[in-house]
Amino acid sequence: MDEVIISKAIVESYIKDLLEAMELDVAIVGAGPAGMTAAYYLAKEKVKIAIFERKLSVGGGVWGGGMMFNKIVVQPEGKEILDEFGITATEYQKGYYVANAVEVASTLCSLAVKAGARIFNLISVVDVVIREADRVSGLVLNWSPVSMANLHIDPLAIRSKLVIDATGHDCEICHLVTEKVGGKLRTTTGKIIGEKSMWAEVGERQVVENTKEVYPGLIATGMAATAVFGSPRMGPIFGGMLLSGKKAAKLAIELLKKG
Ligand code: 48F
Repeated sequence: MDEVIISKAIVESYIKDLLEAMELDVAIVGAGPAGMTAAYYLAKEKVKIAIFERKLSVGGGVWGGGMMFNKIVVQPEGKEILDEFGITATEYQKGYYVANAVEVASTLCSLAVKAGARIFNLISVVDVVIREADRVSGLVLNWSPVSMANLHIDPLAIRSKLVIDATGHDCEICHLVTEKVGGKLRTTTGKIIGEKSMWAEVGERQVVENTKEVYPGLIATGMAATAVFGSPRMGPIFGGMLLSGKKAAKLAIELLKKG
């Protein structure tokens, strides 16, 4: 085996993928449960997508379950998605199903990738590109270690017809739109309202209701949708993340069709 051939294989195939990802139908920021579920449903419909994930590992907040007990709970609607994904969920008591957080994270990732999603880990989205009548039409990327090492290195940009903010509690892309661009979100105040204290029942319902186009070209999903619209957090029940990711994919497909 030749080390240089190995190195060329890695660099050439990575660059090919990255070049392909520079013109997307949908760019997803964050490879947590909501982002990966959206990616799976979009890739399955042959939509050209990529996920950009800041961390080395994908899965976001799934791995640790509740307080590091690596189990998650879903309700019957969430269980339907786990069933579709072939993830084991056992009934704890009527209406409550328990799944292994590690199986959920790894299976979601595997399904999304096998459906055709490209996942770029170790890349942070640091800005948005705004064009044509205040519409998000791209993302600005940099290697995550650049900010960790506080290096002064300029980023690169990609173009995308739609962006999905799946960055979790911090709703980072929506923050960029309000803070850097002065954009008005489709909330009651035009701003990010901020996540409220834990209430599983309401949080799970509202995270799906709040999965919307929050700004032209920008859809919020998962905890980002919760934070933007000011709903309660729900804790380690994850059906809402899956259902929100699925709804984000459906909405993106509808918006792409409208053009
Ligand atoms: O936090 P995360 O898992 O978001 P989610 O899909 O799910 C939330 C649940 O995990 C949990 C919960 C449910 O009960 O409360 O918290 O809504 O995944 C978000 C991912 O986005 C990445 C981050 O590293 C994480 O993996 N991320 C955040 N900001 C950026 C980013 C950014 N600017 N660029 C790239 N990735």
